[in-house]
Amino acid sequence: KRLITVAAAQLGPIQKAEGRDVVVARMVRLLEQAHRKGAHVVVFPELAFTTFFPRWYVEDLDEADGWYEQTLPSPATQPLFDAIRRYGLTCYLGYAEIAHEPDENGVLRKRRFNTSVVIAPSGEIVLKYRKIHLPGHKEFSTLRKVQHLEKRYFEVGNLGFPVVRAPVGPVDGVNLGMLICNDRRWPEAWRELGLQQVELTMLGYNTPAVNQENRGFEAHHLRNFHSQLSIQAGCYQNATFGVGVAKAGNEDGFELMGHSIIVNPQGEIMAMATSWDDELVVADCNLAMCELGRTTIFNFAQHRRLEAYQRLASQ
Ligand code: CDT
Repeated sequence: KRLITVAAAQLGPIQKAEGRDVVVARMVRLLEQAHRKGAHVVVFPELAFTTFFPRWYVEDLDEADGWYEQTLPSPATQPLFDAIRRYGLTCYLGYAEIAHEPDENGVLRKRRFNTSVVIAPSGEIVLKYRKIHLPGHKEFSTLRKVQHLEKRYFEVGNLGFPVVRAPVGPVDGVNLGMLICNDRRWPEAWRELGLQQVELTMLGYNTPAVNQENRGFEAHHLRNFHSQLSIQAGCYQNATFGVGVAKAGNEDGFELMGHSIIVNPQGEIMAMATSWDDELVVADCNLAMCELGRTTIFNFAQHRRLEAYQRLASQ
């Protein structure tokens, strides 16, 4: 039997003035809880170590380096890796990455990405993803009450949508894939993973509870509806389990949505967080469930019609 226990480790708010040590200690407590509840894999939010800093404008990006990780682990984040090893967990972790690497012209540069990794029970990083769908804007907007400067702080990810087959708990090989926040709203992102037979899609998010650009058409309760609609559809249409995990609550006066969920390949919600704080929810996932969609209605080899999809890759 291919059975794994999956945990969504929702984080409550992290204030701008709070240091990594406080957050890392909270995350270690969630890993302890996950271990006690028999979880094999734990999913943390996007940009898990800091406040959602793209709401704060800085003129010179070098002044924002404190919000990024230059190495992983670092002395400040090592306790998290120690706990992962201690409890034998697989872990999804979102963070802001500074990488010194060549750009598309081969010039070595300091580059910034909104990144997630899969950490194996050994503490080794076995997969890295850099967010592709960056929402928001690049320059300070006088029209908004709160900024969403992801296009300023990050470059578009350059690693595609990778999937790795890795051991999880008692199961030898599970196909693991990652998305980050806004990616969940894009069917192309899910399909990229589905085409690699992903079985567990992990994603973290920081989603403001109010859409600054709603123009009177997006009532506040639809924020969560759209998030869950996207995750449930992505899971069903690609025959994968999914875990969507929030950083939730009030950060320096600005609210982030909660409602972290674990979803099965039928698109049903199996477990959901009910607070806006640190909270762990778990679900037992029978990976055999992925087979149904994959071999029937969503048997891609049999039923997809590439010849009719020309626009998808060309515009
Ligand atoms: N972090 C992130 O990607 N948040 C976006 C908010 C979009 S509003 C500019 C999301 O899609 O949830």
